Amino acid sequence: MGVVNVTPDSFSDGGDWFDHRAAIAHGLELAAQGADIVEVGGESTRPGAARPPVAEELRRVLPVIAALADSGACVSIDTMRSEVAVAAIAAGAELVNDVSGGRADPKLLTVVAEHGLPYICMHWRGHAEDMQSRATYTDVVAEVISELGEQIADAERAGIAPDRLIIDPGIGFAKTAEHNWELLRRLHELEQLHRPMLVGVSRKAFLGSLLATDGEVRPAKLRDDATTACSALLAQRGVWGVRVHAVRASRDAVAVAQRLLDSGP
Ligand code: PMM
Repeated sequence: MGVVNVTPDSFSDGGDWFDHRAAIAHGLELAAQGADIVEVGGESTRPGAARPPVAEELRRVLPVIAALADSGACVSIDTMRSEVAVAAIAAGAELVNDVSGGRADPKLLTVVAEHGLPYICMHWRGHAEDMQSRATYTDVVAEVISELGEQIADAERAGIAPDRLIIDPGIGFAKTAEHNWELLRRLHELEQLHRPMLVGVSRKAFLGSLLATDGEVRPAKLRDDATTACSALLAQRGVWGVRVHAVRASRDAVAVAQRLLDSGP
């Protein structure tokens, strides 16, 4: 999954694709580089970010979704709002990625159910404004499994078919770097939820800290090689998808992992 953030303030590429024409061109490029899904988002979820008004989120994403869908790309909408999901689906989005996993706007679950679309349900504890204050766990993996299990149950109660649900551990969302590493190390434990899994580590702060030199955190755009390494390792572990900003390298990493998996047990 390749990401196009039509936002002025995303941590990973803030402002690069805020202009519609630039966003569309970038989405087409990601598709050409081999993204199976091109994701469009209009709300930054960086820790501390303020939410845009609904009208502004719609203004940001709709023309980009329409143009990319018209080009034949499989488009995903990254939103927590039912109004945005409705309009995005009308514009051609074929998949809904809700980082709140149904917690921010429960009506979103009904919208997805009515359209019969695939739904990415991410582990979430609260909005970006104050999510890092919720990064407290006794056992992060056990708690993510239990809370995500409740989110899945709510999504199914709202009518989303079990085979349309994809889970996501929510790397970096109400989690410290230690929590992220622990989740990635023990990712196989999430298999007990019996769903395909999407994982988003691309350019995230815990990679910046890992790669810090002389106390200087590695800037977001210089974290793509580490992201690619993660993509290879995650693909080898059989995740359904990786959500990345730089598609070509991760596409290659996935091809290598796939070839190795195809070689034998
Ligand atoms: N991360 C970001 C945004 N949306 N959606 C899912 N499902 N999983 C993630 O890890 C995730 C997400 C972080 O912001 P970015 O768009 O700048 O990467």
